[in-house]
Amino acid sequence: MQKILIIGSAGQIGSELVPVLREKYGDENIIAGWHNKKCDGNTLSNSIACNIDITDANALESAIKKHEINVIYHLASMLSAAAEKNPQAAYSVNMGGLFNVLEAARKNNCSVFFPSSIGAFGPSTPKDKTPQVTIQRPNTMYGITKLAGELLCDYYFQKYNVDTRGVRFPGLISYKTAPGGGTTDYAVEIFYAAAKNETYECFLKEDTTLDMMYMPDAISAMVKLMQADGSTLKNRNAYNITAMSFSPSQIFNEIKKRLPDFSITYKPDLIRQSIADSWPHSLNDENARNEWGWKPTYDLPAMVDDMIKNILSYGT
Ligand code: AKB
Repeated sequence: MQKILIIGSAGQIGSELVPVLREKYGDENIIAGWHNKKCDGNTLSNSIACNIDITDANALESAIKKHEINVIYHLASMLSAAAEKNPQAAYSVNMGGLFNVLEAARKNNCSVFFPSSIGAFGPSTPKDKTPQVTIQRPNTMYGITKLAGELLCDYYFQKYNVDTRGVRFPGLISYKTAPGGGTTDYAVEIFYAAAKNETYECFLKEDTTLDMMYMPDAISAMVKLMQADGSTLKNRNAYNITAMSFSPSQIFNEIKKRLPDFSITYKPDLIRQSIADSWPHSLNDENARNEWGWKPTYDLPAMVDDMIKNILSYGT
């Protein structure tokens, strides 16, 4: 039986992953780890919760022992723009936290899911249909910690046989829990402005094209990869996955088709625009498709339909 610890349960991904895993494996087998952001959302109510600071290796290991954990989804991380504002803290949380997780996994025989990102690529990476294996020279602290994280997970698999797996997430769009400190956050904020009938001031240029994914597809990717037969996985720790690729003006036009009074202005922010300019426009995800059957469900119009329906009914 799997006993699963989700580190970062109250975050944008964790808050949607926890209910799915509880449904799948039973409430008693899911431990919702949280820190800083309090674990009190509706989606996490009734979960077995555990306050874990991932920079505290001893606390992490005792939680793993106490709850007899054998699978860890390690979702706690500082996102790209926040990391660029405080690179020292980002190194400690993103790199130190992952190292503690991998060490605890090695000692306690756990498998690990680690989310990398399109941020693991850099300005010299081919921009379009970026291959699975290609030049990776990220120039942000976030990207450096994600790339080093991919390699560290490979190392723990090769040297210690820790079953590490991961994907490179594009920007994730969801309505249940807001992201924070990311470069792709505009693609979530824009819906809240549209629903309130406010003009949205976008912090990226109108033609900045990036890969994106709707949260239900991101959750299904994690679960599917963790369930896959390990012997079929060749790129275990950093599968390119994508669902759609668009610019601010393209998502704006799609929203405007449904909410015709919506308007937008563009005021590019120095840090986030330069991060976005260093990332690919679109990924080639054929390895994930071939090795473990990855296939997204939502394209841009389907995602926009669902976001608007839910944000309008959830309230703004
Ligand atoms: C960010 O914008 O930092 C994240 C990411 C693409 O990894 N959403």
